[in-house]
Amino acid sequence: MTDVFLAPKASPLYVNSLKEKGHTLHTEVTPDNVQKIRAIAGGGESRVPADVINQFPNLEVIAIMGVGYDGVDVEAAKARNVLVTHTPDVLNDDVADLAIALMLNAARQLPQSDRYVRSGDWETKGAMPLQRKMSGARLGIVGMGRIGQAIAHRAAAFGMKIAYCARTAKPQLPHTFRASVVDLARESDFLVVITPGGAGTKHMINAEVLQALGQKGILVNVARGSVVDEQALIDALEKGVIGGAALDVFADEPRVPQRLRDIPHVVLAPHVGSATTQTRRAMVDLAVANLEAKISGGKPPTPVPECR
Ligand code: 8YV
Repeated sequence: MTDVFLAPKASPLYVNSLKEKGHTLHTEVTPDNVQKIRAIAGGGESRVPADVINQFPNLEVIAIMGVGYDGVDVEAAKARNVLVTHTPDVLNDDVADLAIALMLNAARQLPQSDRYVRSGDWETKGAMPLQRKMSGARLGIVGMGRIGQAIAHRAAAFGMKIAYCARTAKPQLPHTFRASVVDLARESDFLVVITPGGAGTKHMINAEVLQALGQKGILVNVARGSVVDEQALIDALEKGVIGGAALDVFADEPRVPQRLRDIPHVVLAPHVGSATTQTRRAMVDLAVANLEAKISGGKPPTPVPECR
């Protein structure tokens, strides 16, 4: 059984599973446990910086329950020969489902419709203003990895015209490649962000991209809050530079700026992309399998690409 250090924001489901398997869990570093700890467990939003990694002389693995690992200093881990693992693929369906749900919610105004009925406005004010059609519209996907492709697959069933932006073109896909996010935004009715977080994508969606998306455009973010310049987004929404937004992720979760919460044509979700019972179970099982395989000298199923 392994001594495991829990990074902040490790999911309770993951923590319970490690406990059930008999591992010893630590939330504080003491002179007593610092030598014993061989693994760090965390979630997609956990921060595991170099100073945390370097304090454990016998650390072997950082097992993240999440596909994103932008909070982990992978270079610092590699320098110490510590393996970093994550949980790709098992959440593709859920995150893609949520992206489509957010697009439909933003276009068809479902939260607003629900409020309209509950408040009695329907009786007093009559029919709601007309909504936007999603089927057949132009979709731009920022990040065409596994989840981006799952979104495209679903959007194709809605007859959407699909283009994407990624580090490199994927000629095997039947969709239009754009090297520039501004160009992609200019040609999109819906712009869906599903790129990894971290320094490389910070504020990729800025004022210029929002300007290009235009007053009818809808921004959907199911990636990381850091990818979107949140202040620029709030300004763009308040001034009508873009038509609307649907967001599952934010710059400083779980804090969401009051200005954003006050905008009626925005749909907000509390980072629930992968939050179904089925998927979270699969993520926990994969994270535990990675941790245990590394400790027992086996082959962890899903190391992060930098550690393969
Ligand atoms: C979870 C996520 O919020 O997979 C990710 O990168 O952001 C989410 O699925 C989180 O990782 C659960 O621990």
